[in-house]
Amino acid sequence: MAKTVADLLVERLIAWKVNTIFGFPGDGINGIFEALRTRQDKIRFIQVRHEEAAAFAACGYAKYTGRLGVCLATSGPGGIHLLNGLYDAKCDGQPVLAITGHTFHDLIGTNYQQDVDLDKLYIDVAAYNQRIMGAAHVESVVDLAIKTALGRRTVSHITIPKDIQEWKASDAKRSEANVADHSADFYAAAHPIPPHATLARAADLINAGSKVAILAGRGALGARAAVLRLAELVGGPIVKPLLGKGVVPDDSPYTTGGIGLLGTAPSQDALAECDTLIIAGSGFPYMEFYPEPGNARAVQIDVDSSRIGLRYPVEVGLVGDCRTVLGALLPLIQQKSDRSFLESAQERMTDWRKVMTVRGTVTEMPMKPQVPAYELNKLLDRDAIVSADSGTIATWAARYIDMRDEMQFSLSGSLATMANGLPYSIGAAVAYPGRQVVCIVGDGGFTMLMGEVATLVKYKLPVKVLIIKNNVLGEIKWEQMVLDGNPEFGVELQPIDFAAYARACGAGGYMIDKPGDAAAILAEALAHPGPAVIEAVVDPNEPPMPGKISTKQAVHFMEALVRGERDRWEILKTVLKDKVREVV
Ligand SMILES: Cc1ncc(C[n+]2csc(CCOP(=O)(O)OP(=O)(O)O)c2C)c(N)n1
Repeated sequence: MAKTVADLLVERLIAWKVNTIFGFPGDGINGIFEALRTRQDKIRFIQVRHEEAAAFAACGYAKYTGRLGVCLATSGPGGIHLLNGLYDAKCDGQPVLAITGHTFHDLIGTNYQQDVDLDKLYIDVAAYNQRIMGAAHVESVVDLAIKTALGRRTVSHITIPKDIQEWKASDAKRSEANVADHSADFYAAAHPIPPHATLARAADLINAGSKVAILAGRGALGARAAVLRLAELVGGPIVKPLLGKGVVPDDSPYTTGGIGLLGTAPSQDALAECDTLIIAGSGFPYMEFYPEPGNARAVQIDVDSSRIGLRYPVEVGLVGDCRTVLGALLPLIQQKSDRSFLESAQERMTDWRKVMTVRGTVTEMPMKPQVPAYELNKLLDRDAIVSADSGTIATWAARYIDMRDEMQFSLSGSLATMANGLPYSIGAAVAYPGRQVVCIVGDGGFTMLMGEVATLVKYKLPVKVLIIKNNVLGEIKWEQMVLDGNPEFGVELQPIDFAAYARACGAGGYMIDKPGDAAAILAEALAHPGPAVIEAVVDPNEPPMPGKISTKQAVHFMEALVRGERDRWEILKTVLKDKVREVV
């Protein structure tokens, strides 16, 4: 039987070693589904409950595997639903290919059903964005879409009108110019090494510094040994933006952990006090946490030359992948004998850890959100894959989940969207059967895509979902108060019994509301043979305070309380108790 355009598409994906597609069916992609159905032994289709989750799952798959993530959605509404997840991939530099349908080729532009020009809609999100016009068009478009996604670490999009999907390859009208089999299905990665003179300038700058800090982001994830060696040579702390949480383990004496509002105070001090900064694979956006421009001399390593000098006025830019560049740079770096900068960071880190332990072991009711995060951390495998949503949960995950050995962590970095955590876990669990996969989400983010618990059950993905349930959009409540000085408004959430919901989906359902029960219930839930949801009912009045609170933030906070914050007495009590506990 003659192959269809959809057959050619799916076969080309298989030729590229794509073995997983996340998506949701629709009449605009029935042709592609038939091609997938007949090739199930070579390519898996994972059916989610919302196309946004398909794009998030593809992004999570790409983040945790380093491979291309692929998602599929129908014409019109399906493709529109993908967008948030695709922007997440674009913003965090992940290679994702989106495939969508379009209406009949000869009804495009006539207001026919689902006549949405997704290729126009995707102009901003997709670096490569094409309609397939027939059988002879498939191979070269798929090849270029995948090469662009991998090479530029971004989103590509292919759309195919629904009738064209079913056209036969034997009927293909090939233009004379389009030589058959001209396009190659392989990707040649770039491995640039900066010229020796530039490496030497970078080394001179670093060797001249006396307080050197290293900011190591997601671009340094594959360069652990080199980053640790660099820290050892320069005697400086490694500060980790959240996407770089896995760059070095948290038990390393060289790291002060995270940075930013959800980071640690010692990281903030290290960046404020350093005289030399090495930015390795990071576009960490919050400029107020960098040294004052002019206070530190800086070197930056990045695969993308447009990011050199993006956030800080660096003097030397080294364009290339962190592992390769550091491999060339390290032999030029001198060992510093003065370890005082590192030692002071280490002392501060010891104090910081004590404070975190105090907050993570509080026994009073209502339970503090730090408690389940603290207890979960102790139970995670040394190769666990953890994802988190945006919200106050990102703070608890950032501060309490310690990276060990082969653990991986991610969340939506630059887009900072809600609802990515659970679908990221789907991507992780599909890619790595047998590894522990856990997501830490808020009740707000979870409810946005809670149908995905059914996906976990359907595919027997033993993901464990920890919902920190505070019945409020916590992050925004605190932002309204601490950043804006306003009493909270429009942020309360109607409570849901998530454990009962999970059980209704066929997953395990657990509830923790007492600190003393947290460890045992979490251990039981993690041992549950299939997917499980654990709702941890926590105090909505526990603030995710920055590592170091600024005077402006403190003033705004007090203003909000004075201006009529409903829970002001509870909040004040919580903040004061936290402080007292830490000093006694
Ligand atoms: C899709 C989306 N909508 C809105 C926001 C703004 N936002 C950021 S965090 C947050 C609150 C999250 O609430 P929840 O998931 O309950 O977690 P919590 O902050 O309470 O820990 C909101 C509304 C966002 N980042 N993404």
